[in-house]
Amino acid sequence: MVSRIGRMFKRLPTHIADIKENPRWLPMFALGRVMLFRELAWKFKTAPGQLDLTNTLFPEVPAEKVSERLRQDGLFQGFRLPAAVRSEISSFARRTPCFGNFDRKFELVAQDHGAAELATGKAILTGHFFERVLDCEAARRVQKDPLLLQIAQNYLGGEARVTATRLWWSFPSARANDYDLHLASQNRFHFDLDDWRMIKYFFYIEAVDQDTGPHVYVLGSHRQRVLRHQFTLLVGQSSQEIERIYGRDAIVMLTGPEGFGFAEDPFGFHTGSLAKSGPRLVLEISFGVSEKLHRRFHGEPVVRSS
Ligand SMILES: O=C(O)CCC(=O)C(=O)O
Repeated sequence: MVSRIGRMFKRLPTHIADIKENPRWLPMFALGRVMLFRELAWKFKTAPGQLDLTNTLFPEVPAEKVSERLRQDGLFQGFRLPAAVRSEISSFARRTPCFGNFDRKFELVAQDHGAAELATGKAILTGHFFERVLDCEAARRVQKDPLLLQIAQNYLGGEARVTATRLWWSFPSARANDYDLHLASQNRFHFDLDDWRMIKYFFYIEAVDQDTGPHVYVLGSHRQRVLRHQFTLLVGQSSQEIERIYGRDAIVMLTGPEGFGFAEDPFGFHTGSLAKSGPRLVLEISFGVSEKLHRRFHGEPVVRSS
């Protein structure tokens, strides 16, 4: 309990920055975890537009089926990035310096990860590109894909818009402690409280197996919540608690070949996992219905520099 409270305090500067940027974030943060208010927010959903899908990168994906699966399970698997797009993002991420552990004072290129851990004596679990992701034309193309927007509008309503674009490495590390894992959202089930209605697309730029940090999702947990997972200040729950409440069968580990993608409602419990045998490179595009928060657009918490 003490460490949970300690973690909440560490997140406080991030929450204060969010509230300063947009005070309307506060009621969502306070009430958005309660199903009653959340369901109310879904009632404000407006009709989706009909977009021109001619230039989508995913012509084989049936938009209606995706929304149906999202409503039912909170998860749809079955996107695949075209090879040329995937390979351009991969080359970009290999040559461009990223920021270790969300720290802007700590830049590294992925291949130097081992040496950087040795030099600093610290676990480096993630390397985020923040706004640099937008220097990659292929990533921008995915972000602007009309089918992704159409699905988001079908599911969230006509006001759906891109609220975040993130590209990051999850690195294997033998040094990670509890705080590192929380900061990196690895092996820590949680739900996102970034908006009233949300959808996230994840694309694995390199193949991901059970040892390279797969994403894990709890089916149906976006629409069914026990009361103590609503009336709590904590967005995180232990694996044991998740398994006991939602059942082992509801927990899906998402592995897939290079370019594999899936969509999820991140109000459902989910987590990354600690990479063991090699790094994972992920592109994540989030859609929501509220004004985007500037800093959150690239998933940047307020962290103290190490
Ligand atoms: O690294 C992952 O797969 C988890 C990411 C995550 O928790 C999130 O985007 O909210």
